[in-house]
Amino acid sequence: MTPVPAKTLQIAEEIRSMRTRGAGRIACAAVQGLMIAAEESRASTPEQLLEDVAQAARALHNTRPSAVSLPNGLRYFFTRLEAKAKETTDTATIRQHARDIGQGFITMSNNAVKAIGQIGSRFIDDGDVIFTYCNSATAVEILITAHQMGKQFSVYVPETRPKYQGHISATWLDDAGIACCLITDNAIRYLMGHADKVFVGADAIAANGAVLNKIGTSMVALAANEARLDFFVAAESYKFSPLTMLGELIQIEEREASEVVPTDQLASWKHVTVRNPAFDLTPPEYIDAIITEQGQIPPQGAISILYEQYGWFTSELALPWESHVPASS
Ligand code: RI2
Repeated sequence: MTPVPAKTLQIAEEIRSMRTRGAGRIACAAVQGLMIAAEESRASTPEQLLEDVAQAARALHNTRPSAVSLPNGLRYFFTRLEAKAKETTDTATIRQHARDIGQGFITMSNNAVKAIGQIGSRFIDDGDVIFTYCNSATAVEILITAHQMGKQFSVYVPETRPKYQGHISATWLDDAGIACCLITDNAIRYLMGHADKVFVGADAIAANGAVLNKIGTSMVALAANEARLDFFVAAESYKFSPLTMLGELIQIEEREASEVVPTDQLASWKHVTVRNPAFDLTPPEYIDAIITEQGQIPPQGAISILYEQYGWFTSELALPWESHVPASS
């Protein structure tokens, strides 16, 4: 078996450490990791080549446990390559399929963000004061598209502790020439009363329409609900979680304490522990619409997006690369 290529392991490490972050960017990077594994595989049979790719998928999979886009991207690539590998014994042909499938996913993902930008921008009116949260390329695309259409609006951007991804959103909006105001997370409820609508992204969407996004999103949704604002979620359809059709819960990633407090300070305390959950779930009752590349749906429509993509999902489809573990390992 060819070892997992160094470049693929580096992609996995960049995802784990959040140097690569954002659910869509994570999925595309992971698919690139599989493309590299297929390209560099020295396998002489389709089965060996699939095992090399499966091994890379295992290295990439558990880097970020909550972002469903990651296993969904891997599944997209793996199931299609598996089908193509049944059609030929020529590994060069399968490698070409791997390039096409991977590029197909990345193009599909980029096009979905652009389509969501177009669809979502229709919800923005002149004079709007908008809230976003964390850093979602998909939600920001809506704002940039509306701005390019000539709409006049401004945006509140909470910092998003502990990793301050709000600063990235502020930079993107600034680069696009959109007026935005950076605020502390503590100011969200106070300033929500001065806003009109909210656009956030998603790391995962459950079959019941609940949205998993950066920790704090559910508090933004609560404040928006109290202030009677519309709360929109921007998400490509590959961020919907098929496993939730089987009743599985989406795992909430807990990250290192050092993101919250310096390690030496924590060590100096005798009775203090830190918890650092990276995500929370916003229940469907707090969401007005989920904007996908196919159009906007009420959160209760999540199940139909899942059914369209996966049919009635079965557990065999869960992690298809797992069935390629060699007998000896
Ligand atoms: P796009 C991010 O997660 C944020 O929670 C953001 O809302 C979500 O991914 C979706 O981002 P993290 O990787 O795919 O920062 O829309 O933990 O860019």
